[in-house]
Amino acid sequence: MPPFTVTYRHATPEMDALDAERLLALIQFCEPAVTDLDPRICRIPLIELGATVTSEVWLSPSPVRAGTMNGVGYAEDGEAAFLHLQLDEYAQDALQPLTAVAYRRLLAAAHTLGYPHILRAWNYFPEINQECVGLERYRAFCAGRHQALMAELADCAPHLPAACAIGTYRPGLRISVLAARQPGIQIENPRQVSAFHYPPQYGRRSPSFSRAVLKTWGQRDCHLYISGTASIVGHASQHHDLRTQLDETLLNLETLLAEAQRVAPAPLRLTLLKVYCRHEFNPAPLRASIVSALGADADLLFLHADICRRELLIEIEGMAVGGDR
Ligand code: 3EB
Repeated sequence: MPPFTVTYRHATPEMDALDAERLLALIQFCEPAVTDLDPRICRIPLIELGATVTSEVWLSPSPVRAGTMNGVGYAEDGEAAFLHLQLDEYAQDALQPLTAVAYRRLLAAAHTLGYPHILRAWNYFPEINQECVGLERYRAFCAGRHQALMAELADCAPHLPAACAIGTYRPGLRISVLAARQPGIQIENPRQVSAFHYPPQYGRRSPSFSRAVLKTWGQRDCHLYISGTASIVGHASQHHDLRTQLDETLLNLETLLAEAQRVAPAPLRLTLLKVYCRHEFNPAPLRASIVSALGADADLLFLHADICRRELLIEIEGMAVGGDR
């Protein structure tokens, strides 16, 4: 069985125009609805740059089962599961315990459903660079995530998911994960210190994520889930302007892809890239640079968002695919 596919649709699809039986996740970047009736719909409060309205559609080759468990929305197809959770911040300084609770609930639901391996996580919450009681909120988030993941995974580092942590414009901690029955393979970037080994100047608890995770599905097919990648060399942020940060980021992406290619069972091609921009840039020139560095295969989505280090202006995450699909 081939794995699920992820594509961008640059138009708002009606639920009934989608193959609802096989829909694993529908991710939209817009004002969240008060209630989402379908647990597979995930709305992230970020503004898309450019004139398009894009939806991210995860489609399974087989019928999915969807539901909610202890506040966690999920869908699974026998091979992979998408799970997501939104928690209200009951106090501005409670992000750390709230994050730990969120991860514990996601891990517990994934376990119960039979998908104990978290391959990829998306973390969204507001005011990511704001200080709260002397601690930047991103660092509070990192401490909570570390607490939950380290408790769960004894020799945690090799099994950390690929991830991104992004600032939104609306209250609420939103975390989604991709989970599987079998683990993926950790891929690190030789140009960068692994985030889980960052020195303490970036926070008392290092960020618990892998640069990328390679997952084989069946005999030949594989996915590479690429974490948010930015203008960081070693552990230090580089450059002060957008263009040079973009070039450094693209070099990091190419390096990561080459590193993954050494262990991938088939040639990898980038299929999707999500570009988070701190300021409202015109995406057209950025798109041209990205296409000329990485090729025109990948579909691009540009979002106006805060990035977890104040000095970073751009961050790119995405997915590459190997095999027939
Ligand atoms: C970095 O490389 C930039 O904390 O989950 C990128 C991807 C970043 C994921 C996370 C943070 C995270 O450190 C920031």
